[in-house]
Amino acid sequence: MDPHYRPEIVEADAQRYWNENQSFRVTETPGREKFYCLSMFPYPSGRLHMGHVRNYTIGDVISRYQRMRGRNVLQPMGWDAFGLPAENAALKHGVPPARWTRENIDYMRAQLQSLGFAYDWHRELATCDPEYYRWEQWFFTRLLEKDLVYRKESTVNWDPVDQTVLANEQVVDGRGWRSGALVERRKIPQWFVRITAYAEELLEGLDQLDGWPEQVRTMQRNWIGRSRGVEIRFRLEDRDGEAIDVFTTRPDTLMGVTYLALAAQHPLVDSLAGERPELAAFVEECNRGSTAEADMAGMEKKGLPLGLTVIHPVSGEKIPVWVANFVLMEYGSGAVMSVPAHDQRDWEFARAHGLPIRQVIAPQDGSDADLDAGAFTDRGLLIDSGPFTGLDFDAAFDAIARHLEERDLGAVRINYRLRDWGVSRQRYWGAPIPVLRAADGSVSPVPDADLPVRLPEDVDLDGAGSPLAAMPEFVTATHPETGEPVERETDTFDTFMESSWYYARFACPDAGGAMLDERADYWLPVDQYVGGIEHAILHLLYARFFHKLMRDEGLVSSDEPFANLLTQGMVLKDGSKMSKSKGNTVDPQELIERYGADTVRLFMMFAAPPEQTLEWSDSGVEGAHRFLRRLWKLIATHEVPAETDAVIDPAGLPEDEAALLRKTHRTIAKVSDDVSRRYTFNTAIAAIMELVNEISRFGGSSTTGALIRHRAIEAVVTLLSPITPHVCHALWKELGHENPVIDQPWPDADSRAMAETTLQMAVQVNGKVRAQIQVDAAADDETIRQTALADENVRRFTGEKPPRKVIIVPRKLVNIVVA
Ligand code: ANZ
Repeated sequence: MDPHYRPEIVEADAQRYWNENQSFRVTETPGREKFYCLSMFPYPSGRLHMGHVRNYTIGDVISRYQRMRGRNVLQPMGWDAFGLPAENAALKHGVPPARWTRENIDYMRAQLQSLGFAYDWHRELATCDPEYYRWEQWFFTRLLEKDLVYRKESTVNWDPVDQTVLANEQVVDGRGWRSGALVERRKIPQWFVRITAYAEELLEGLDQLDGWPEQVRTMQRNWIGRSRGVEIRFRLEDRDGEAIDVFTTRPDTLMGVTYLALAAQHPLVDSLAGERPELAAFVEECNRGSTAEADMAGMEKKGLPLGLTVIHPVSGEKIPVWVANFVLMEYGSGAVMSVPAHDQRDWEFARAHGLPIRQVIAPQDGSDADLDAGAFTDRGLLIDSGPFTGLDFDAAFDAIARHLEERDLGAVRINYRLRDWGVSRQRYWGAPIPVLRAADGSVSPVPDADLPVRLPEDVDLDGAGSPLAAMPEFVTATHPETGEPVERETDTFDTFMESSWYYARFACPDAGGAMLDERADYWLPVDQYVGGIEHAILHLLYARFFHKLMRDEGLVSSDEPFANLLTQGMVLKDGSKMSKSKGNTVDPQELIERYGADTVRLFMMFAAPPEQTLEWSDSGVEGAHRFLRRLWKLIATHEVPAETDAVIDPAGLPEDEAALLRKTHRTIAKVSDDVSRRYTFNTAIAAIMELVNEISRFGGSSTTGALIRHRAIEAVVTLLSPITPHVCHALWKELGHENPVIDQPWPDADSRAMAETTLQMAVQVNGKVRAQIQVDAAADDETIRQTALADENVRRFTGEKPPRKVIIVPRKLVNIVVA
């Protein structure tokens, strides 16, 4: 054996073995317990960064551990290959996005391979492969048939100089990132998927996902944002039959309404703006501003009276209608009943515009609300509320809802903050949306037989809009049924579409005739999903939604895609996130070349538990490398005993041998628990390091002693093998094994060997230590007493007389007092 640890040789050798033996290729084996471990696939940006390395190492350790536990493990890898960076790179370097993307994939694949991840590469897929996106297109046409997708006008950012739609991240301080022109909002028809139809199920499903971090479930709950309230109808005065509907979660405050506020985009406002220039100007101002909710809450409350009056549904009182900048068109009905006494935004608006503030809720404890300081927003008891006076929130909610329902002026409603998912992107590098548009504007899906709609890949980008629109060979088509000329849609899908179902396609990536086949149900749900917290909301919500859509199409039978979720923490350097713009990145490639992949993997897993941030440390990497060198040397100088199969009986061993055996099994127990249940790989590694220290200190040279030492070394190599698989592959061979360590079953801790068999206790005579005795760990006090008194050294000090007193401190000390 080479006395020196040479990672470049060791790693190439191990990887060659895995490749030649197709070690990680898996097939569906009914009856065998499966384990599907998935790490979020990367965007092929060019090179791996440390966040990837951490993410993928965590997934790999879990996969390799599960394999040693006997599970049929699937760990696939692929590429989230569509998206904007490829277009930007194409503009910068003049390379078509497809070429740029595929070259990046080749480079990054080699990087992943050099890290030794146990992927089934036969299942690799890139979302820009027509064989992949064709099924997404097919699925979209199914959804269209079921009315789960629809077209609606929606606002986009328009760059008037580059004549193109900009993604939000391409708008910098209100200007186009390339042209610097002031961005305009434009309304264009876009495709939406009806995720709101699944809002309730997506919310309820969260309760069952107990393998997910609570934080992620909370974020999803808030995003879905369910509220129960009442939709109330305020009839317009002098406009027969016309009314304004509002949604409120506080119907108990109904008698305190002093005005109604409409969103600037409300149709009623729109209808009035034509004749009123100052109103039109106000609407335009609102349209320029941000639509982010957080911004809306904090900004100055602006508005105008519309000159309209509505009738209060209970009191019949006349109430003015205003347009206000804090009302969102996208929520509820785009109109609110304003109760300035009990809603802070309404209060601020009323103060700014001299509108009345009428208190109708009093604090439950009988104290007074100070309405000069702001709104009183707690629930309380109703006052000055006519027939409802004296009721509490719940009673008032029910009574008022019933009152309105009986008069056909309102109904209890559930509202969601969740909006339908806009999936159209006016971009080139994405999956074409498979629809055809006729001259009259009507749209129809591309028939199955004509799928996929291939994205032309040989294109020149000039930054001015999508090149597809300028390619007649792409745009012009004939309608499959009418034979009339039609135009192909040039919008492409939001890339979240592709990442919403890739986990399922990995189960059957070569299914030629269907989106998924029966293999999907063998592998799904994913047993362990690993990825960044930045995907806690959108990606995970869309994937859960897609899974339910696929279930309802009969493609999978489970309800949820990911049984367990682990969100790994960020990799920091000098306390801040590694990023190119901060110039504090560490290139994994350099480290792999310098120290080897195992060192990088070991450092990553040792430096912090996976969910926490990991602070980069050069000395930590050095330390990890030193440890592997030490381990190598330990085994290079170790002699494999002639007889390795003998059974070791923990009973009756000399203490030093019993101690090493004990340490070995206690380490196995701890590492098993850390790796399987707690996912605290850092403490697992610390325990293995301690065991290595004990092996180095061990001096036992009997035949059994040598065997115990050998077993301890074997335990180190097997326990460490999921984390540093290459070096363990080599060391395992050196320990005399023909089978590779990946096929070695995970060791079991022997509780008998773990138990303390003998104890060493000090014996004092009149306060001075006179001897050390060995006693059985299970010995009773009388046995300990006799052993102590029988000790030769002890007897020299006690003489023949019986002692006056013997005190036993359990497991430690025997104290003998003689006269
Ligand atoms: C009257 C009222 C009185 C309200 C009160 C609150 C407190 P959640 O819980 O998020 O569903 N609202 C309704 N539609 C709105 C829109 N399009 N833009 C801005 N605000 C809107 O919020 C529901 C509450 O948000 C509703 O209840 C409404 O104000 C407001 F003391 O109605 B409330």
